[in-house]
Amino acid sequence: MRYLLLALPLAVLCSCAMENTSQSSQLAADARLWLERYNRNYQRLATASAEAEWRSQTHIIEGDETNSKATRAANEALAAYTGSVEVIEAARAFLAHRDQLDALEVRQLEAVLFKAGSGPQTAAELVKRRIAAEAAQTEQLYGFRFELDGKELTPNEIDGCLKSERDLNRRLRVWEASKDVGRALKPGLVNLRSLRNDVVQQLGYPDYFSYMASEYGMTTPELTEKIVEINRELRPLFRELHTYARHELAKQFGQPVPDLIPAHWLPNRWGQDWSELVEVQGFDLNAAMAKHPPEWVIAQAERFYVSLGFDPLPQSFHQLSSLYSVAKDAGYKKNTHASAWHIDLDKDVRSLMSVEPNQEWYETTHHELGHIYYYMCYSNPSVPPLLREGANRAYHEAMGSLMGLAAMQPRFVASVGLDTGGAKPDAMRLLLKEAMNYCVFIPWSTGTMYHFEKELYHDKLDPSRWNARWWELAARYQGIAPPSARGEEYCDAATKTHINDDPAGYYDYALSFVLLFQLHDHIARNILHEDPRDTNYYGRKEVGEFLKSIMTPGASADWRQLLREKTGSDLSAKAMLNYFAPLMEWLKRENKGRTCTLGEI
Ligand code: X8Z
Ligand code: ZN
Repeated sequence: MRYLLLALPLAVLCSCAMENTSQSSQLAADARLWLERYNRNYQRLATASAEAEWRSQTHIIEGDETNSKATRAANEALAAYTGSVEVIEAARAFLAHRDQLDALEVRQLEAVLFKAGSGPQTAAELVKRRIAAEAAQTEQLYGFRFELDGKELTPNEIDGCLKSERDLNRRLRVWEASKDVGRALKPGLVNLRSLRNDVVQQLGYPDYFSYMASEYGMTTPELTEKIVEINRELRPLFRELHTYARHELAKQFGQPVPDLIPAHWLPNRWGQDWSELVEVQGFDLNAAMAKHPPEWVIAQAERFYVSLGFDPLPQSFHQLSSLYSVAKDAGYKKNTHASAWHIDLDKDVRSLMSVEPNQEWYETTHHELGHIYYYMCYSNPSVPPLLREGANRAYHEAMGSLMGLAAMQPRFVASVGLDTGGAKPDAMRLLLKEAMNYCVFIPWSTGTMYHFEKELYHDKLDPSRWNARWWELAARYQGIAPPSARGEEYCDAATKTHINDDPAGYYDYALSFVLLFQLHDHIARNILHEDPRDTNYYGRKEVGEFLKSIMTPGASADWRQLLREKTGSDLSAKAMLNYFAPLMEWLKRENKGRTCTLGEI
């Protein structure tokens, strides 16, 4: 208590006499000073944590604990500060007088409390256990050696096989190999589910899922309603896509048409992106990419951003990033899932990727640079380090995905000199290919992933049901089935990296896709005056100005208000549905006489 009193500013203690204006301006001054100090400490400790995490995730050496020890220590130090009783009490005390503070201060104090939620020192031991369990899980996940017939397979090799292999038996074996990691991760995930829930309960959040939802200003039921609504809106289109894909795949593999698509028939480990099923004559981006080295893919994405008026990436980005795969015999492994890092919450921005010259990495590179340019935009003196984040998490995901969509449209592709085979691609085939990516992603993200993570954390799903439930959800929402029965010794959900290291927030991507179509629609119609399905953003500085105006305020803006201001609408799947409307008609004709095996939701 003494410690607490000493730490609290004077004006907060004298709140009884708060009518007095000089006291209220004293409170505002105290809050300002306190926040300045918090921002300084937070930036310093978050930088040390990110540096250590970076080292841990780019150099995973089996049996070597040096990196993981340093990471645990840095993360404990960060939590010891952000979750300290002093910080929680002071933020609450200031917020009790929020009417005397300005909006930016209130927003920062709310962010302080949110960050405290993941490391409250009232349960310091629990927090330490969570930090240690997370470090161990990440190491297991990315240190895992995938094998086929005793030979190592990299995730890029697995993905390559699922995209192009025609032999069903080999596909099956590679798919099964890709799921092996889940078994190893299950015990850690059982432990982490409890630790994550227990930690956030300290500050009154019901569970970890609700904690994450609260960052959007929503409760779990409110979020569920929005997510289910998006899934429902896309359902008629997805049912047509599913019917079409069942028939195409059966033809391709010379098999009877299945009701549920066997998971190993699909060109993605989780069935989240089916775009590789569709070939577009005269528009082969994979072939076009293959003519270039991987460095070209990154340089091209950077050129696109620069053409819109963004700065070139800083030298340090190129020097410090880890952009290409590590050789199998390098003696260490790295995180193989793409990510972007804001190391010092200022100018030190880096990306971790395993870029290869193909369509998927071309898109992913644009996605990651979207995060990087977002970091660069809001690292300015008007945005305190605490608010150097997206307007919400979905905005952060949307920017680069939007650029990825724009960078795959034919006039753009032609204008940057990519040689895709010459002929003008068929517009409907192209739309079909895009739908197999953007629309197919919705039942995966708002269905399988959303409900699994919600049930895991919020509904405390028993571990004896995890794998059965995972496949029930995949059947209902995505219309896919495992190639053979998968008992509870497997944990197929845990093969998805986010389930382990980015928990209870996968719906960010679903919301980001909805948002990106709203932004794209606005840019195409109102800035470029072009058809949204046929744009060329390249070199259009007005587009860059628009995007910068969204990214520069970071989390100091209210995300709902920002969307209304920038596009004139609330979050809605309408723009996405409009984009694909012509395809719906086409699919109905193609599917005439076929039975749809997917129910309503
Ligand atoms: O994880 C990612 C990014 C990193 S933030 C590459 N994405 C999701 C995924 O791969 O599952 C991008 C879209 C969906
Ligand atoms: Zn991302």
